Amino acid sequence: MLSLAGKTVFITGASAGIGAACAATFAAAGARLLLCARRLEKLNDLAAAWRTAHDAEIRTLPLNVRNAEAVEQALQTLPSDWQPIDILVNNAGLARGLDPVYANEIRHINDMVDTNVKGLLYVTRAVVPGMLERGAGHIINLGSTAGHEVYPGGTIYCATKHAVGAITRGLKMDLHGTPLRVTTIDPGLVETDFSLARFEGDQARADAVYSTTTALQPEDVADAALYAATRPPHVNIAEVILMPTVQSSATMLVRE
Ligand code: 8X3
Repeated sequence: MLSLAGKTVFITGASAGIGAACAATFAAAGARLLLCARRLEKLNDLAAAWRTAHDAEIRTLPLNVRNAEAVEQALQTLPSDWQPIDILVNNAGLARGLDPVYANEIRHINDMVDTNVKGLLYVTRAVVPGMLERGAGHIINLGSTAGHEVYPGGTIYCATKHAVGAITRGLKMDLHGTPLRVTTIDPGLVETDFSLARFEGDQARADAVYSTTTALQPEDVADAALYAATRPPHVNIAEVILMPTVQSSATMLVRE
């Protein structure tokens, strides 16, 4: 098992859900964390707790991955001891609405495509060249079972997660022959703010998604990311698909 002690892990969308769980899990494993999110205040509160709990070295930055220039600027202006990133966790992503594909609001289309696809690409192009120069690095993308299936109302979201799958496979090929590793972690239903974001703050509707079933917890997904990150250097975990036991496909979920 590879030690993460002293390794620098950059996690996008780290202020909640899977990103926050990855931060806590990697901090507990001894990593140094570079964390970004749009909500800096929330991220700073969490970072303070993780520093105390895990004696972790953590740097936070406010960043919306949709802003290509801000992504470039944020990474180029890091202090030199934070520039070498060992592991990139491309987590920032969201869903908006459950409308038919022909009726999606333009802002919903843009939110999903700009964050899940373009944002991931902006961060990747800002981080991977440095990894290549140093001859070391691991890119862990957060995909989804929505990258393997399509479900009614989720077409745009599913299309973005199919794109994440394609980007992950293509990136591995582009890095062929280098020591860099590329992984996609593809969860099904996970209890996070995902549904609150999808339904734009409708708490009752979001709660209903999780209250009658046993969804994955964000820590379950972080555990899979940690597994991929701690394999010996000759092992590349290409893809992990995980669903709650009560889920068998995007549309098959046991509800009480
Ligand atoms: C989330 C999976 O099926 O809830 O990425 O959209 S699903």
